[in-house]
Amino acid sequence: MKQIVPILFLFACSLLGLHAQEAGEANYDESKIPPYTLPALLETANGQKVTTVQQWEQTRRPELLPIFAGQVYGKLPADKVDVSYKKLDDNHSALDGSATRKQIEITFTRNGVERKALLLMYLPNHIKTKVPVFLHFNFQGNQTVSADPDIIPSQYSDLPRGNQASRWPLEKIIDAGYGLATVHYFDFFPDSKDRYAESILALFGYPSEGDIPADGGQAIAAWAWGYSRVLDYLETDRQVDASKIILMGHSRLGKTSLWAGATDPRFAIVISNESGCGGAALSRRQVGETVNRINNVFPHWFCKNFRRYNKKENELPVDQHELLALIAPRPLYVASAEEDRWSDPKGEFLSAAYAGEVYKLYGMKGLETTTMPTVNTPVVNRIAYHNRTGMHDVTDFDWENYIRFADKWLK
Ligand code: GTR
Repeated sequence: MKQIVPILFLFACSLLGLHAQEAGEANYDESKIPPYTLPALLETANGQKVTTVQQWEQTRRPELLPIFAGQVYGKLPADKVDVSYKKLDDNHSALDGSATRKQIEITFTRNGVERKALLLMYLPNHIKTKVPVFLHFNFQGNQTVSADPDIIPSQYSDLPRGNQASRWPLEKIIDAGYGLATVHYFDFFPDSKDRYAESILALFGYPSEGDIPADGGQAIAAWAWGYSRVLDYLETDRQVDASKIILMGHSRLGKTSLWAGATDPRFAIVISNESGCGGAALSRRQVGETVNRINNVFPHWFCKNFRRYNKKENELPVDQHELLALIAPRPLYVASAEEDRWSDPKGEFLSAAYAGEVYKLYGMKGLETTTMPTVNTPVVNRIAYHNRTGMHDVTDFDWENYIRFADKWLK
């Protein structure tokens, strides 16, 4: 019986989608949040108030971006990487004739090292002009986004076709007049602390963790690099309107989409779906997943410098509302799920609300409230937010709202 109780407990936790550690250590009680003061978004390092777009763009933004690069996500060498594209598929009768399916092998080469990424795209046939495209990496391999038998399986996955199809409402996206572009995120960094050598970091001479400097980028930086490299390809595709790419990421890839959106101004819209700690959620609240926990469980995600703030969130020179502000004035959508407490929905909401200060400088509306909206009721301005019912996932409700948001700002 003694052994059975903990086993039953762990089983119950796994049913509820809880990590054992999460159940034991994490705080979800608002009254137990340690006191904190957020770094002032609109104040320069030497204490000057930022009141104009010019001061934001010329002084404050250039102060913040390198702090996130050096202390949180890490930098990648700017060295030139050779890139080539090979079209493996271009089929105009995909999805019952409603879409064109393209599959492009992207090869990166530098110093004799070669890495490949396989891009899968669906483009709507009913639109005769260049189309806006949702760019959203997948977790399980290209073949898992649809049961379409002609999808070429991704190199690092043998999971079955259509395994994650519920997260990819292709018809909805195509009918709404959008394309979809996706790559298995493992193509840029197989998500494990033991797989640096297979990642694109090897192109830069970083085949192991030990080679990487304290401010060097690791997996999130590699995935963000991947998002920008796919955008480079999209700029060459005559069927795509590359000025209308909607960058979307879920969870760890939501952290990534925010970082890629902050560093690459070519992305027209940025969407963070339940990105949590190190994504949209304010680190200082320490609700659900914390900096200490994330750096210990996923030492290969952020730069090594980020570990300095384990259990010392108040010493962070930035907080995540400032990351969101780096996306201004572009449209930004932050979304949470009610039962995804690990990602701290309120912390995600508040940082989106506070980022609004910068949008205001541009004469645009952020969320315009610091009161959490009721569930399933999106607040939609230049910044949008929703907290839907349900668990950590990507659902039709999420997609329907992202499509509506894209319609609002791109059409
Ligand atoms: C969890 C992790 C989160 C989030 C999530 C995911 O294990 O603690 O930060 O990234 O994974 O990516 O699904």
